[in-house]
Amino acid sequence: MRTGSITRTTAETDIKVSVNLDGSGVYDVNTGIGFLDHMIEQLSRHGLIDITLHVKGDLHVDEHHTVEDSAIALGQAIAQALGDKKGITRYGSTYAPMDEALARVALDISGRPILVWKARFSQPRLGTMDTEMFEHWFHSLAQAAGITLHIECLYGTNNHHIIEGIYKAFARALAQAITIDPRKADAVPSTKGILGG
Ligand SMILES: [Mn+2]
Repeated sequence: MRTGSITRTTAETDIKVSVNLDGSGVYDVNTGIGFLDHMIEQLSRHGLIDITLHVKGDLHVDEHHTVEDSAIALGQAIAQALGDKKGITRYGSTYAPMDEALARVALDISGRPILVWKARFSQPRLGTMDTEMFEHWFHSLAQAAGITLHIECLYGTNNHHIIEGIYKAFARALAQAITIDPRKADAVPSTKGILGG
């Protein structure tokens, strides 16, 4: 089992996270932001990654630190679980429809983090969460996990559907990319022999 566990404490947040990349989609998520919990639960369920994530953040300030730091810690746990990345498929891409919205995610667990984000929202918030923070969440996760991450909402009108489609597409693309390919189980999937920059 490929597992990772991170404890991260700053003046702004106190986080405990553990992941099992070879899980079955079991989750226990409490960030203090209900909508973000709902999205991270999608990542677990549809990515078949077990995620335990507990965050005590400075929500009396606003949700920024909690959103950002939860993504950093989760990304670090994923990177730790991937280890030297031996045998992984490395690439993943998925289209996910969510009713009238269609999301596309393509990613490469490259060690060269970048986020390309092409999604817009017509509402400033979903639940209590500022919709502008979703881009920042994925940016922070990509940085921490070392993922080249391209996210696009091709069309859609309902803001809940747009972001939920994006999380589901990300979950499925990540599930593909972390899958061990038995034909190269002992090899790092790069002609450089290393995935890290
Ligand atoms: Mn939903």
